[in-house]
Amino acid sequence: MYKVTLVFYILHGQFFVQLINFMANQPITTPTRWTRDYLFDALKELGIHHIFGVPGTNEIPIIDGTSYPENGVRYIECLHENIAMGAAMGAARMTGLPGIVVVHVTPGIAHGIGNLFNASRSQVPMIIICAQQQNELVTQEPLLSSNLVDLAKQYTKWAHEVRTPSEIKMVLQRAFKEAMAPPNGPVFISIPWEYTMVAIPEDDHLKGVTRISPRFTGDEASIKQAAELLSAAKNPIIVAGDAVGYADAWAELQELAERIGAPVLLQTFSSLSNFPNNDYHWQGELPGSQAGMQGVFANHDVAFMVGFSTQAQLAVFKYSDGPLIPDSVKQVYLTNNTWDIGKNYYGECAIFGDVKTNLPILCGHIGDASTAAKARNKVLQGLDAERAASWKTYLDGAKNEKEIWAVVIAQALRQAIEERGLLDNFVYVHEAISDTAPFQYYLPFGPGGSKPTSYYCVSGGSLGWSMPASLGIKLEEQTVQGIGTKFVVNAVGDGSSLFYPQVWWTAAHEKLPILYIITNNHEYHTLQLGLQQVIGAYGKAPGYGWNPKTTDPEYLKLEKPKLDYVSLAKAFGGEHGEIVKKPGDVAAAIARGMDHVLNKNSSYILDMRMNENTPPTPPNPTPKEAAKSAAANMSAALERYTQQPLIDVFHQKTAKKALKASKGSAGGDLPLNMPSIF
Ligand SMILES: Cc1ncc(C[n+]2csc(CCOP(=O)(O)OP(=O)(O)O)c2C)c(N)n1
Ligand SMILES: [Mg+2]
Repeated sequence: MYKVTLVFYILHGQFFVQLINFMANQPITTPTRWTRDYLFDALKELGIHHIFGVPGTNEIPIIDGTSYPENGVRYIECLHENIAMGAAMGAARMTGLPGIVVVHVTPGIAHGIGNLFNASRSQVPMIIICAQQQNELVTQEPLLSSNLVDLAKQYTKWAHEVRTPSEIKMVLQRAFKEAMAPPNGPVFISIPWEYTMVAIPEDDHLKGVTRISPRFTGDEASIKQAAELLSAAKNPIIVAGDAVGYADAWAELQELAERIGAPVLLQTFSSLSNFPNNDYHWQGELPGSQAGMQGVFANHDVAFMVGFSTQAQLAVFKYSDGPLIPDSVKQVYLTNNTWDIGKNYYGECAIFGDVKTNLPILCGHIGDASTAAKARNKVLQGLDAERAASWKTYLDGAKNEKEIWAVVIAQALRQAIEERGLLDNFVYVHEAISDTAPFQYYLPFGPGGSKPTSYYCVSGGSLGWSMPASLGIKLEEQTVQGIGTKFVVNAVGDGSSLFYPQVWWTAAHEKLPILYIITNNHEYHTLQLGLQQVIGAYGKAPGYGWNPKTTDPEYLKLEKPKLDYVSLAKAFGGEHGEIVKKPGDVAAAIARGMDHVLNKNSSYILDMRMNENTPPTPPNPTPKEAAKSAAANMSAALERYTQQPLIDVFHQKTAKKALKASKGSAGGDLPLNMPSIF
């Protein structure tokens, strides 16, 4: 018995010795790829070079992938998730590829919701990866953890939490495919963090990302029907939305406008420059009030809604005052997205297809401009010349004002861009929200240099989009529409800039030379206008009769203490900038700032002290005093706009008449060019 056991032990002992010897002679098999590397496979295939985020422990295994030079991806450290989201959106706009964001559990995605919402409204392709807590722990409610998909899903095309590491490959290929399928949009993927570290064989790669061509043709019968309606129109109007800009379809839409002789309005808060501002058909953006919208559409018989996505960009609306677009207007739609076709109103005709592909076919069916269309074009040309003259007068007057008006900044910027030959090498990022018209009128957005993506805004209205976006824009050099990003300039309201001044740290850290222009009026001017509009709509309305205690409230001001944006930027590492106080100093300051960012690798901040003009309400006013003060405030707050020429010269007479008729209704008492309130 002993003998048998002894032999057994010897044999076994020898077996283990041999096994250990065998293993020692084998190369150590440390894994070199993990599930997280499927993400880098996708980025490599698409040519995406940046991931934006705020790190947490859970994300480190993913972020670590950016430490491998062969992956060709840099991690851009942002100091708030909404900055990361906004910066990724900027990069996405430039490349046409998904912006990549990696965020940390519940607060990570929660902090990014404002710009995620903007991305969904502006149809920006995004992949948001959120590292969830460990799968086996989630049900026990560990710190930071909650239902992440529920949080993100309403602002995404698809939101999903990975169920097993084995599906990561499939989920990522679907996520990228979907973000880039027309219409583009954000996709949210939550991954329990230990799933990102599962070793995979060296030769196991994501096979690819399915690309769905966005250039698809619509139904021929619908295109013919649209051509008939547009040809027969006595007074057509074109409304151009973001799908035009994204499709880079300026030339195609200019051709149509010429053939049918129609003014072109842009959707309010256009994300891109959706029609060239040097084409005489261009009339700027639709107004942001109910009466204003009605005034624009009032006399048109046919409206061509092309790529029109955000169709009700206003804050005060009453059904009793009638629809934004009167029923008498026949609506013809063309876009790549069924949701936006006939979303709010009945569409007589609907072409579901790509804007750039279908416009030439439509033009082919319409043929050359009719005599009537030519006559309309002539009128539009004449109005364009009148508009140029009145803006010139306005600009000359502004140069002699005591304070800085936006038109002076906009014109100086244009001049500096032209003088330096940067027409195809600049991106203007817009969040100077109560001063939109001068920038849209003066900056050079037209063929022969710039492209729709030379202008950056978003349609959602959640403030804090522009400074973050400037980072992502400047990080990209190669842009999908062929413009360069040598000169990136961001005009931003003082209030809007204060959402994320820590952008200046990332700009300094990444050595990104960007020109920041703070339109500093020491207040939330847009909200002052909003207050006036609310009083106009509800101050005397039966059942409401609401009037504010004061029309000049402290809570809409940013002046006690006054902020110094140059010092603020300095604290974050943005070393250079200046305060500008007089209109006569604007052009030289812009030239200095511009030459700085073109020649150095750091940003420049121009704190432009603009006018604020809301006279104070007397303390403890009687109702009579309050009413008087409200009226004085109203006219003071609106003065800038009453003096400013309209961009929409085509509708100035008809719309003014319609506005007069609708006095007392929502927006009926306001100048047509008053910016949207939100
Ligand atoms: C995230 C977010 N918070 C609040 C608002 C409401 N809001 C709309 S306009 C505005 C004021 C912006 O002020 P500023 O940037 O100084 O521009 P100004 O109107 O003075 O030109 C605010 C706070 C918003 N749109 N988004
Ligand atoms: Mg302001």
